[in-house]
Amino acid sequence: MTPLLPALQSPTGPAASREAVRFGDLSLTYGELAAASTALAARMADAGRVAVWAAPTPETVIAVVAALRAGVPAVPLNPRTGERELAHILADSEPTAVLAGPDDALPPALEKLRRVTVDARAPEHTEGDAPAEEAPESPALIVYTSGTTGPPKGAVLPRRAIAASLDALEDAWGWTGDDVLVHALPLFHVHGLILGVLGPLRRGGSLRHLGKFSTEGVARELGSGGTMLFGVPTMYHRLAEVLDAPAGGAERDALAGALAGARLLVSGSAALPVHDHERIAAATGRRVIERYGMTETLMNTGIRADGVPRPGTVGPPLAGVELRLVEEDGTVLEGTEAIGEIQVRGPNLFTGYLNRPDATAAAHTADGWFRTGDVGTVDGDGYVRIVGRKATDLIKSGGYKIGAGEIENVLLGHPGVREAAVTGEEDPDLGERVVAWVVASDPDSPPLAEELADHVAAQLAPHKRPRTVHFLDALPRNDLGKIMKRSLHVR
Ligand code: MCA
Ligand code: AMP
Repeated sequence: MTPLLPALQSPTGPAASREAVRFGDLSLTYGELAAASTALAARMADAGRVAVWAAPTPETVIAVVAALRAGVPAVPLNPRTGERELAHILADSEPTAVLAGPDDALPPALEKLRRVTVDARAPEHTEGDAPAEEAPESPALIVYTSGTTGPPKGAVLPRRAIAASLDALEDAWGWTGDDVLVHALPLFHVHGLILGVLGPLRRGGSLRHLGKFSTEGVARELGSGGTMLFGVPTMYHRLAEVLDAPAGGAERDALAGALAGARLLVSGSAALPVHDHERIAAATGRRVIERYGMTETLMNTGIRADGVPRPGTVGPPLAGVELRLVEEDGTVLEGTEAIGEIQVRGPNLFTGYLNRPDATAAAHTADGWFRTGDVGTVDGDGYVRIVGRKATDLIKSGGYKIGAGEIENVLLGHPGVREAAVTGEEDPDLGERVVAWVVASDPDSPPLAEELADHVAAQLAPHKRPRTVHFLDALPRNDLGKIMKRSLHVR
């Protein structure tokens, strides 16, 4: 069986001394990562399922690679996950151990699990053979993703999907072992972990992770050998702001030069506004290209490196991916005038939601197509354009998917809140911003907006906190008592 990460199988000679990952001053070669992950894999052979404290560190890379090599499904955890969300993920995925770095302070909910410490500065070594490759259909990662209501669901991603999606990107982008990828994405989602870490490792190339996003970090790393940049639109927006600054000076020039020198600038996780596309192109002469994916499907479409970049589109389907547009009643639509739900089929798809056969069935058609919930069109040359999404209760903020329902439930758990509704509002930086509409339990002394934001951050995650809170006397409801979210706007 072909290994998922061939370059880590038994690297020798120059292949072993090539840099695999670098986080600040800490880097690991292929030889070091192979040795450290083989040793760790041996320690978790019978672990069932493991959680990985997915901080942006080399320890996370060692942990995930080791789990993949051991054939043990890994659940990457957002280190900022709040109490309620973490309790749900642990109860749902039932890991037997948590892999974390030596300095990571773990919350009480994780103290019950066996802790396996991974130390990139003093990695374990083993001369043992690499473990045998697992079957392609076996689960590799379980990635939690929000829905419109209820807690996040665990998308079970098999090795087959990861390999297929990364190889389709190799084909589209001419991605090779010579590429040096730069990014600052979180390592608990598909974008940062699968594309951003497993992508370079599958090709035998390198990753330089910034730890935390900064425009200076992007300029520094792309200006010193980086060939590709992956980011969410918020990051490209912040780059565009620097490029566009009237008195940008040396910082602006360094960034423009670094971006101009990169082989590929790729944006995804949400739509990059055409205005930001244009500002970056004007300052650098380079076009950002977009690709479109989803936790459940990995990558579906993408502009090719040798293709025609067209802002506002996400390119044609990737190799192996079938894509169609479907009407509400199930009619398959044809032609460039058609607007419908995007449905996809292919080797890039997940196997289902963990413990949720109902949700898995609801997400697929009888003939095996996955319903993305995104609404789009297809141009004459096959380029897909995303024009909206079916569910109004899903918010994309900073590239994170957030369900209005999960935030409403948490707000209702606050003693100062009698009623709550959550909406997404356009935001130039985040794409959408989480907005809460609250009826206070005591209208004469409503809770502070900041207190409600902290409450959501502590229970769910900081990126789910409302950025704006409006207090109302009552929520607008229809005759059936249903909240009319469309009527919620500032008068
Ligand atoms: C602020 N903070 C708080 C609070 N307020 N912490 C606790 N309680 C509070 N009330 C902290 C934050 O944790 C953070 O800490 C800092 O303050 C700033 O937070 P925030 O303002 O939220 O961050 P930001 O600067 O707005 O973040 C922008 C970002 C981020 C960097 C672009 O949104 C991001 O990383 N997005 C990536 C999302 C992503 O990867 N999506 C992929 C999923 P500190 O300063 O210490 O950090 S989609 C996917 O995978 C599919 C397949 C696809 O297509 O890609
Ligand atoms: P997630 O479930 O967090 O993996 O987010 C997947 C969703 O992000 C998709 O269903 C799309 O709505 C959105 N998305 C990802 N990439 C793009 C893109 N390039 N343009 C527009 N939307 C995107």
